[in-house]
Amino acid sequence: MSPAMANLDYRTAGESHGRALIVLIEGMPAGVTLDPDRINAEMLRRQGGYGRGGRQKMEKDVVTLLSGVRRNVSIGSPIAIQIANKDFRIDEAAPVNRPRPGHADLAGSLKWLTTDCRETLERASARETAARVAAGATARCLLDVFDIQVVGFVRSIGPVEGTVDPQATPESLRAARDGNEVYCPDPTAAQQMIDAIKQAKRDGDTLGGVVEVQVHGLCPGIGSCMRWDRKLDGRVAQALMSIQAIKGVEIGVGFAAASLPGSRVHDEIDYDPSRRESPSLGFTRRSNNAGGLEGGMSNGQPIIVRAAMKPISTLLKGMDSVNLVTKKPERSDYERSDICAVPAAGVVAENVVAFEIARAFLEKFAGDTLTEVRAAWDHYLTASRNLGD
Ligand code: EPS
Repeated sequence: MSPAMANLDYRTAGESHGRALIVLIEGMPAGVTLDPDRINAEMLRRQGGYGRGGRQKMEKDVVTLLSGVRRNVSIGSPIAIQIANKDFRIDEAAPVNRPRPGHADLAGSLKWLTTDCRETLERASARETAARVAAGATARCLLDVFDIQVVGFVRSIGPVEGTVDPQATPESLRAARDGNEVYCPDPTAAQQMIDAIKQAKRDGDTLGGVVEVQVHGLCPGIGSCMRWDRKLDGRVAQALMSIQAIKGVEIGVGFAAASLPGSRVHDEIDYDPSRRESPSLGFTRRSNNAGGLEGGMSNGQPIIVRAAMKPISTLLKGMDSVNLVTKKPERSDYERSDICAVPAAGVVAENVVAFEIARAFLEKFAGDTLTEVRAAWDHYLTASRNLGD
């Protein structure tokens, strides 16, 4: 990588009740249309989902592109995005001295030498995921050009698991997912999930679940087996694990592969010349247990990843804890929170995965402009399609 050309990368800043959330994206080639409506549609979805708390009624998460664009087209300079907070009361907000088990409260207070957990929770809060969705949705404006589709949805909430047709297209998944308030493509399970969230609310409790992200249309060879930190599976897993409250990630059949013999796990290979123009370049598979990733590289099959979210750690009924000032036992503090944020986590997961795909895509097809990226992509597809001819 030449030092003159930045990798696609992003950072976020901002506290939950600070003035604003900020994203700084670098490395976007010039010439990509960055449609604020496209980005705001993802922001709106993240704010939704059955089980959310009062904050989402207060905020309207809308992005302002402060730099990096001219007439909604990228010009190669750093892209700064702002999402203003309506509820910015960080200076007035009451201290939190009774750490919530499961939250960053205790570890952060010990780390930053404070008895006020607010110093940590303001940044640890999942409100930061609004900034990450803005970054991912921006990166998707590039993926759209190459018809790479990323779709995220809810697989399970608490004990309720939805069934998803393994042959479903991204369009049909999206349509079914958007048909209910828990973003689950299975409408029967969706209603049961809503009932489970209602019950958790009555109990003063919270619920977790599993979200899935699929990437369709990606060509083989994105990511690399040559360096451990370039492996796409590792990078996608890190992006997902870093989402607040995520405790597990699996790719393809994931943990289930450990108990099966190799002959029932690996996806046998065929060649179908009529599929040469598809993302698989004609190398079809009889199954997709690998979830589209082999050797840390995309293999032309859809990428399938799942992430497990623990229940939100702010419980109305509290949990046993210790007051950091008195060191005496007390119930944990309650802050306004969500009962279940799994639907929102599906949106966050979709967008963080999209960013990693775009980052790896631009490593292979690097260019200062979209014109050069497209030329590199065209050249590679022609060469790999013609392999052995
Ligand atoms: C969130 C905003 C937060 C929480 C939630 C996510 O707002 P507030 O704390 O003002 O109600 O609703 O954050 C957490 C679950 C957490 O543990 O911090 C958001 O915008 O997503």
